[in-house]
Amino acid sequence: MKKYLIFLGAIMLLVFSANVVNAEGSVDDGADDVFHHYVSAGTGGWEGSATRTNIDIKEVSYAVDGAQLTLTLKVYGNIQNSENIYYWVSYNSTDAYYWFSWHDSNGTGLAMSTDVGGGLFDYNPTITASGDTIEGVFNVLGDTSNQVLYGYAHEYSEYGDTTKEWWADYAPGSYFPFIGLVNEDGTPISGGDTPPSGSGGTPGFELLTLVAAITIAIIILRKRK
Ligand SMILES: [Ca+2]
Repeated sequence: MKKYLIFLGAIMLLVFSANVVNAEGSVDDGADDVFHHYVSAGTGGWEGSATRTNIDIKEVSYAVDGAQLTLTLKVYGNIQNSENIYYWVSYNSTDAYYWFSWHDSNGTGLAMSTDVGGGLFDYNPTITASGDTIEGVFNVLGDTSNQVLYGYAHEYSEYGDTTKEWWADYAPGSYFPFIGLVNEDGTPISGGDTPPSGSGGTPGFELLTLVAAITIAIIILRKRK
């Protein structure tokens, strides 16, 4: 019984400490997979697989390091400071919701706890853009062990006007809001992204931590025999 408790305690301690110290994950996204809303002879429609450098997402990712959480969006090309271009990343964790946007040289973001009795906020994350990357740095609010991560970029010919020509890239592509609907000519709207996997993250961190913790616990247990 004592050995069993030591074994269990070692696992719990290692899993807990490893998850608190750091974790990371990402959604990779292909090139030339941008959705394009075209307007031709008075009718509109969507095509997938368009090329639109600078809003074509390459990767969205998160990294937790102690009390700091960093969200990142990378594009093929360079981040644009344009009134017609809008970038967004959202990350839901077990206890909180984090997001940032980048539009016309301005970064905005918020983290807000969602667990019962929460009420924790980070109103002032640091949002910066350089080269192909936008980075948002937040205070960690509570448990970050479960993640739903996605990002998008929109480019409009007239900001916010979705009846005109515009472009959108989503990572994972399954978040594109019009997927599965049909164009005016009846063709289904489908994207250039690979079919949605559903998970969209880099798997395995928790599993690897658990395997490492169990291995160490077994070593401790054997040494005590
Ligand atoms: Ca892309």
